[in-house]
Amino acid sequence: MAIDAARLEMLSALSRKVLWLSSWTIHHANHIRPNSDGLKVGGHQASSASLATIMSALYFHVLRPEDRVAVKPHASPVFHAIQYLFGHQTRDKLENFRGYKGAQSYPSRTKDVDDVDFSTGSVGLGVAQTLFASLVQDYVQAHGWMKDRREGRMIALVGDAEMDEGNIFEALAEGWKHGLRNTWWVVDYNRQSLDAVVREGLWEKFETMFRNFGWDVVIVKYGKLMRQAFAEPGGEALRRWIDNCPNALYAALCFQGGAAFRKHLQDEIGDQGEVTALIDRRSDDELLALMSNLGGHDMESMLEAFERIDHERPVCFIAYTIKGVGLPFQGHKDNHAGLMTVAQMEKWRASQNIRPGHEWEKFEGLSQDPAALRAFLADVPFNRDGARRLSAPTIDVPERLDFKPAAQMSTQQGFGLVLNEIARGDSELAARIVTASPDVTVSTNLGAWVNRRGLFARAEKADTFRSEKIPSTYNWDASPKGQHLELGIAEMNLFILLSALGLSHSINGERLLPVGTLYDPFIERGLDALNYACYQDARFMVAATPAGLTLAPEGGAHQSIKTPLIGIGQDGLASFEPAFVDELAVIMAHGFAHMQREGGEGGSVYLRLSTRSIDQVQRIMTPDLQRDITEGAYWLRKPGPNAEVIVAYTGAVAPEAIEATGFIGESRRDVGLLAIASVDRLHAGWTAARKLRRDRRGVQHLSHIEKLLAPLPRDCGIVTVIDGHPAALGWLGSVRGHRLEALGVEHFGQTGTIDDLYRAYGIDANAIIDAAESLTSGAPVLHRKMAV
Ligand SMILES: Cc1ncc(C[n+]2csc(CCOP(=O)(O)OP(=O)(O)O)c2C)c(N)n1
Ligand SMILES: [Mg+2]
Repeated sequence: MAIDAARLEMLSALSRKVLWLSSWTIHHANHIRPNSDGLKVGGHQASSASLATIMSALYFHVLRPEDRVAVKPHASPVFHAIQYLFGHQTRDKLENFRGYKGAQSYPSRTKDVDDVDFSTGSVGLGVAQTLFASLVQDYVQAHGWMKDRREGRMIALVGDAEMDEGNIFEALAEGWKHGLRNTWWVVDYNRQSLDAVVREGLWEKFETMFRNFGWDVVIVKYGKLMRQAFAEPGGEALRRWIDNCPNALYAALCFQGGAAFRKHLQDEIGDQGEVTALIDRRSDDELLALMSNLGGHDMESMLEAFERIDHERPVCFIAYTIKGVGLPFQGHKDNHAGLMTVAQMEKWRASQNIRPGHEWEKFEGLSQDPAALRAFLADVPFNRDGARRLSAPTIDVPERLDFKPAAQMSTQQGFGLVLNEIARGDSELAARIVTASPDVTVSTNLGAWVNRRGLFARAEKADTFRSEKIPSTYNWDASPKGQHLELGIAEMNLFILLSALGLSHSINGERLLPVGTLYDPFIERGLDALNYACYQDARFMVAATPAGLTLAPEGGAHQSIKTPLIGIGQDGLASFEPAFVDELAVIMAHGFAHMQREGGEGGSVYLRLSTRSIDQVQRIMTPDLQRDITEGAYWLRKPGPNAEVIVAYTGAVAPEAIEATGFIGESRRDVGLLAIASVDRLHAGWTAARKLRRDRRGVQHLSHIEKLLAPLPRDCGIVTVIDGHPAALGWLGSVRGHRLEALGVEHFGQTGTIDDLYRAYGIDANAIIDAAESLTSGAPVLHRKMAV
């Protein structure tokens, strides 16, 4: 489809403006802003220039309001410049690029004001996010929730070195399994990374791989000038030379300029005939312009490539580019942290017809009529629907969730029971929950939920075992109405999928309540993706089970130690480790509501669960107890006024803590037992209260843990116990200055029974008793647990 010449000229002018503004933003941050020394920037200038044309083509012409984009981290200044031209970004924030509260170094959904669709920063994750966002759009579509909204394309602007990140390959395979569509990845093939020039020939491997996975691959190698030159006599020889030129040499020549290109071309293909004439017809500047005219820098070629797509299959565009194009260090292998000097900028400014003091003016230096440019920008299709952030109403969650009680249960089992009860009903909550698991659906107790709600697939697919009438506990029929997304083992994919599902309210205007399950130790496998999901404020619940040593016979490779510290440390994630299923039911109800709260009030939820079946407490769940559980702790046995020691436990070690407290109570006064359902919430409440008291002197607010520990005498000891790293609970001694012994696991696990391992790692009842003795004076505790 031919693009109207006037429009093309407008787009080319705007793309030059975008290159200018993004470069000026970076220059300003480095050379002009007062006290900018600490903000000196590497990585942005060359990397941004690389994408200026491609992003201008997309944002000013190709994108539609329903499309969503993940921008390569270092192209952030280009994104902000485009938004500035649209009027969505302020000069003030651009002047403060990388500064406190300024435009962000890497596009951020939560911190930037200019409508970032997906945050990026840790390379590779934003790319995969678009793939999963597309699957989520399919999910919303299949469930009949798109209403009159159009399907968007999920687009990633990808640095070629990002392709080294393994999570991209994991996502590709998963996308293929789910019939991925409406996804475009535009690779900025500048053949440079941070340190170096990219390995020769790597791209052919990628190309084959994309095609294998059913993607269309569109290579945009030559710009219009090049294609015209190829048509001249001798042009074919020039094309061959370009095709065979090694990446490093091409980059080096782009840096050196037209004369260097001329010398190489003359030496290598000069024929004293047509080819020589072709080269000689051009001045050095013209020759450089020709040789730098790779597809990714040619507006017309990029527009043609994008507009030619007439199908919904995923597409990978490989756009040849030059890192730092148009800037003095273009192509130099060290240019990642390259910055233009003041003198270089002055020269470039003059060449762009930009007057000193007019650098931020939107149309300065362009020959087009400003009114026409303004009208053009006002009419860009991308902005036609106004604000791109959507919202969705809150889904009602009952105060408490039901489950079928049993005398002995594990929290993992309880998790399955609670979901099963939800699945049995026809509430809006049940309709909006969507589960996902990386090949551990059954072993994390999601089976009952899946039996009732079915697997999701865009096309119906019967469970062969069922159609063959082979008895099986599980029904794996898949349909567009299914509510479970079965993933391959890659945990990264789970978290990026949760990230995409957990933004559906904002991206699709339809709220989903995603619940993912995995084995607790493998959180670490997907940790960066989990962090990424939280960073962009996606909302989900993750049930990680089994945790700690409780998966005893599986050995150290399947046991988790430091995940409670991740639970405390991860921002945007409220972590819980209940012992009893009635606590879990309260936490899940709280969690589904927490996932829907606006802004800083809400967040995602992490449940650290266990397969250890323990005796359940029989009790009535009062509103007070419910509140205490969600705030993090309650007294399972209240300490008396003269307490000498208390035991504070979290999670599956409850039986040991209960038993030890009984023994200790025989010879120590007023012993208390503190049940901690969320050390994370307790800690967060404690630090928030201290900050409040510091910030607003005179405020009396006490946190939950301060109130709980307030009645303890000053010399009362605290023994903490967790099936995880002891540091998770060790801070409790600082709350009111009590001496404390922290029991937990610090070393890789062994195979064995839970009893064996709890004894070996010092978190059994006797270890708790020993710790209590060490904190108190008086005769030894009379009785201990007998060895079995
Ligand atoms: C997970 C991760 N590792 C390392 C980095 C640091 N880093 C930022 S950009 C970059 C290389 C980028 O190369 P490429 O993707 O080709 O982009 P270009 O700069 O060429 O545009 C690296 C290693 C990062 N941001 N994220
Ligand atoms: Mg690169």
